[in-house]
Amino acid sequence: MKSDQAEFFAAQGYLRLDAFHPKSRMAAIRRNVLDEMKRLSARTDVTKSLRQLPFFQQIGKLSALVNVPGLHDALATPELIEFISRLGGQALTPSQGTQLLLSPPNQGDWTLKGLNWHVDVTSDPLCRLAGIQAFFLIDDVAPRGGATLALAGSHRVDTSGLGSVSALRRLLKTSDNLERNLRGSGVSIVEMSGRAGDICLMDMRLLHTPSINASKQLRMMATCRCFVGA
Ligand SMILES: O=C(O)CCC(=O)C(=O)O
Repeated sequence: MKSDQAEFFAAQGYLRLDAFHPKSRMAAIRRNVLDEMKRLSARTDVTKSLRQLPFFQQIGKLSALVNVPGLHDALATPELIEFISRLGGQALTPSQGTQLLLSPPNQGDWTLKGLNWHVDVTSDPLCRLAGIQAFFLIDDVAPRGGATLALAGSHRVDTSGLGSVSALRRLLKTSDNLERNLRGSGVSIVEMSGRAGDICLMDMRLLHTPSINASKQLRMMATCRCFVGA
């Protein structure tokens, strides 16, 4: 790991690792996902039943229906876990395996309004790192193609121009022009779109959200959470 990668991660709370996994490994997983999708649609009209749910629930429902054996071992490799531990400056251990993040195509118009911004860890009074979450791109994901969004810098929002986490959460809920309102605050939106094999590592204190897949392609990502002292 290069020292500028560690510095960037500490400041921004995320780090992109382009082409970390070979394309051939991702292609095998992609084939498995598509076979599973075929199997599902032979039994029921999955798309129709998903359409009745809010867009972020569609992701949870679809991802739970698809099973890819060996997913965790193929993606959360010892090499990656070692990298994550070096980035976090201590041993981090994967918990709960690796889950698929699948979004159906054509979920609607892409927007930053009404999203489900959240963090998955409770806040630490000493503001220490609790974990690092890896987001894997199994297939290419285009901008506005449903990739996870993260708020870079939101792990140290108290020192930003926004004042407090509650002010930031209010802004995320109410803003009509989020990108403009965040300008100059030290906090910015990162869309984890990219190429098959890329990984985005995220400090779990960062606010993040599912986003709408406005593209014609199934969004194929997966995620694994690694915790300090797990
Ligand atoms: O579906 C997504 O991209 C969001 C995933 C997410 O929020 C999470 O894994 O904590």
